[in-house]
Amino acid sequence: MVFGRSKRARSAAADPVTLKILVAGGFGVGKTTLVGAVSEIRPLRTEEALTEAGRPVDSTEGVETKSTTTVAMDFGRITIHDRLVLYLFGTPGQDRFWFLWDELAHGALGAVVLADTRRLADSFAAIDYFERRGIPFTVAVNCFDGAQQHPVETVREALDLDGEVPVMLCDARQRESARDVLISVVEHALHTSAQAAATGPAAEPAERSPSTTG
Ligand SMILES: Nc1nc2c(ncn2[C@@H]2O[C@H](COP(=O)(O)OP(=O)(O)OP(=O)(O)O)[C@@H](O)[C@H]2O)c(=O)[nH]1
Ligand SMILES: [Mg+2]
Repeated sequence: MVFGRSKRARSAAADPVTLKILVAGGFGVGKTTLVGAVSEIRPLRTEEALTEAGRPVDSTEGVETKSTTTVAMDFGRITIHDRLVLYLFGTPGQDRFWFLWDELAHGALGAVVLADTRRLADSFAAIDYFERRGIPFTVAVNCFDGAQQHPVETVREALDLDGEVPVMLCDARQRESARDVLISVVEHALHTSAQAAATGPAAEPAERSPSTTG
């Protein structure tokens, strides 16, 4: 007798694992840039012009040359290897779009919190959001030209991060650099869930409206 997998079983075995990763952080920190740099498909973007009318509500401090902003989400895809594909969802950076975050975060394995050391406090809301929901994240400092470089340990201290949260430097414009950040998120998230499985069920993280965290 010949044993073999049915066509259906074979195709299921060949399907790669797909994971959802969020790319988050403050305004103008490079989220859309990072998704665009790594995506192997033409990224979906929802950019709109920053207007005079939005000036009172849209903080452009430190990124005065920026002319557009994400108003819904970025979407991209990257194949890490033939068994692992990541779907990337970039969040909007303006506070007025906080209401979209719960939808975007639904089902996410983990997140990148992009940070700009010139405006580090802008990262707090995203960090707080993921900590409260127990979503593992990596902090990636986007090294903008001309910005002073700080050691990752200084950034960790300034952001008051737990020891296990990965902190790394990156250039959101460079595919390899952005890919390394995403791999760090996947590794960290898998490690965190393995630890949680080993230690038993943890207390449910408190669900709070993101607007009350930022
Ligand atoms: N020099 C430099 N410029 C960058 C880098 N990343 C992004 N930029 C530029 O910074 C600007 C902001 O980038 P975006 O990717 O739109 O930032 P964002 O975080 O998506 O912005 P919002 O969606 O509006 O919050 C763009 O003009 C980019 O070209 C970087 O690593 N270095
Ligand atoms: Mg954007």
